[in-house]
Amino acid sequence: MGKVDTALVRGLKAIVGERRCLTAYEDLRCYSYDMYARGLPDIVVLPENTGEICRILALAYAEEIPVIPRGAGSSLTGGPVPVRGGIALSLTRMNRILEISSLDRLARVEPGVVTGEFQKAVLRQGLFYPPNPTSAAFCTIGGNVATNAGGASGVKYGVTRDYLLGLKTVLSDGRVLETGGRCLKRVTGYDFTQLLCGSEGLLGVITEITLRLIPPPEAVRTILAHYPSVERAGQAVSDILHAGLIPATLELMDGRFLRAVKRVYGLDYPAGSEASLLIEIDGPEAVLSGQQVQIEAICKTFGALEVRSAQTEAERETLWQARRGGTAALARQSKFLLSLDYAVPISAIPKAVAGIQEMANRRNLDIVVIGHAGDGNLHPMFIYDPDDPEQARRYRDAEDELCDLMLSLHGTLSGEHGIGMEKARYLQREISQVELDLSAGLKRFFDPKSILNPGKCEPVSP
Ligand code: LAC
Ligand code: ZN
Repeated sequence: MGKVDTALVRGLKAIVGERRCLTAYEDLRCYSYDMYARGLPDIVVLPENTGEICRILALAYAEEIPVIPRGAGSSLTGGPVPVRGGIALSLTRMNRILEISSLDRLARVEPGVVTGEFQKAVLRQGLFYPPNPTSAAFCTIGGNVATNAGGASGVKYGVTRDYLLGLKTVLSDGRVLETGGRCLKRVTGYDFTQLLCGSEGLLGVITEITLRLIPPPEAVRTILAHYPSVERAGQAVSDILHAGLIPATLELMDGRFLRAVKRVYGLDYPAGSEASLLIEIDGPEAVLSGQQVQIEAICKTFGALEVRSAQTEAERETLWQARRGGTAALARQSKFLLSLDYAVPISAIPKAVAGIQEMANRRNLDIVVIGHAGDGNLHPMFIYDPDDPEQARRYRDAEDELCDLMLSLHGTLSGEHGIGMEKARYLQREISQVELDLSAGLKRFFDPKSILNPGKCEPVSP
């Protein structure tokens, strides 16, 4: 690997100008972290268009300097953290919505567009972008594509990948790769668009994204059900899904999470509530009432302490605020919060949830469970002090055990957050040697000098 020396800094300044190259320590710190880890870059560069990124990468390629693409830094795995120095390539200034086409039902955006702002912009045009990561208020579409982000609407609407039509990507040597485009169907050639989705900045820098849009649902109903145990809530989830209903949202929150939320958001819930389900159905008004009655009945079958629906938009917003803001509320009260994101087949949800709780009790650990239960994507959240070696070891052992449990249930290590640094050491447990070999070959092919986001998603021997 080369070094970021004065000649390289001069070269980068010649491309983007003095003001969009940052080298002061306090600036570097601002681009050094995500929700999981820290690592200082040597320089931060803020390009404004694809042409600049081509020139930055051509220079980095020639000098063999690491380049770490970065959106809002809301990742939970260390994905955008510069662990080997180099250039932090901040894409936040590339935040234009280039086009929203009602006729073709698609949008073209730059990677730095904030997901929640994009959702609102398309709604104003009478269209709907369903992927809904919990971090929508601050995460970026580029980061969503890099991790194939999911969120609360996955159960009915799928994830980022399902709306991705095309990409413009700058390769490690500065060449531009344009893949996919405006067609809803396309089978010409290999599907590089889908390969790049979820590639976590290891194969190229995404600079333009074409996304499919759909018409918005006519109406939405929101239901909140409280339970005396997580198991019962898990059983209700299974029953709702087995009844053939597909809610737009089916979120699970455990008692610990509810209590944190209550303190911060003043959310009211019945005494003895150890789990709640936040359920939304959407579609034509005419079918929602019947579905709501059916869901409420199922919720009650499993001994719900209370089932209530949001009567007003304000009530709905409160329920969502609690779900969206709860993790941050917990994180503020803790030294460190590790949010995992296993996914299991939906039939295994009750077993997975019970397994997490049993393990937390047996090992006497502080673990909160929330999740997008409708699609089997669970977030056990470990709350501990990572600077205490004894605690760090105990939680690491617990993660080890959970990883094996989820895989034994035919689950996956990551449903939506990605691998980054956090899960690299477990890759070999889920992915076969054949697939790992092909992945290493792909990486060499796209990035022969290994300058793109080095130190991530690299399998580590057990
Ligand atoms: C959530 C994040 C942790 O769903 O994925 O809150
Ligand atoms: Zn999530």
